[in-house]
Amino acid sequence: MADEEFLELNTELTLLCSWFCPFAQRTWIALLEKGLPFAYKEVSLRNPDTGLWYPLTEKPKWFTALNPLGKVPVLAYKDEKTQQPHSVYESLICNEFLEDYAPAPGHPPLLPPHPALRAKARIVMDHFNTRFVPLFYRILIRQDVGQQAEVAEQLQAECDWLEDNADQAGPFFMGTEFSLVDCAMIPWFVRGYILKHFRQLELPPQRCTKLQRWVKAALERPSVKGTFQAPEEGTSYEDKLLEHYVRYADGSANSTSAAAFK
Ligand SMILES: N[C@@H](CCC(=O)N[C@@H](CS)C(=O)NCC(=O)O)C(=O)O
Repeated sequence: MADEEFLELNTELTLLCSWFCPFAQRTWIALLEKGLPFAYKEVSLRNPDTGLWYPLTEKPKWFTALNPLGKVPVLAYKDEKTQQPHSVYESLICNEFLEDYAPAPGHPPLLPPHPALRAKARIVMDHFNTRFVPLFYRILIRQDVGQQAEVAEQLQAECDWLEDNADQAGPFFMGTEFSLVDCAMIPWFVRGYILKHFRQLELPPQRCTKLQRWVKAALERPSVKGTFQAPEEGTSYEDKLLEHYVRYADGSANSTSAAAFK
């Protein structure tokens, strides 16, 4: 992994990220929405020579000290008053942390004010995380065509669930305001063309008209577009992402997601 011995923390937030990671993208989008100053630090999770993911034991100590799971995203900073270092990990928790960290005027709230709607937002995020996300990886990882067709149906059923739960008027999932729900889900729809390329699956299906409108609006959001950054100048973000998913699609990825969602 990266060979630095130590990461100097600032009172400003540092986002530890990998450019291709949809989980980290959730937090990157939330940071851009909040308009908070932050430092971006790319963490290399894969051995450039073999293409294999580093096992936890080979990740640098400074990184596993900040996140014992050895995953991105991580938000890290030093408290201004106490100089105490803090790190926050797990993308949905990072995003809730940002909501608590920057509730001040000038930073748009990313959850609705009504407690029941805040609860609904959390129900949708949890549902998406535990049901849709594993299926997204599974349809790539499974090599048997019959099994892929089964997972395709399950993914479409998940889209129907989302369609039923999306705001009637939109354009965002919870209504007129962009929210943590949009941050949590849009990275997987940014990657929709990847499922189309490898598995000929169109998501969301045409019948999900609210979701179609939502994807279109969310992909136009400057915070979302701001995260479309290719790893090297002069390369295309879409092409590089597609390349990244080849290892999922041919069943050779050894990431924790590949192991967890197969
Ligand atoms: N549940 C975690 C998942 C994060 C995750 O899996 N990140 C991947 C990159 S996309 C990672 O860091 N993987 C490290 C590994 O597999 O060793 C979250 O929501 O933050």
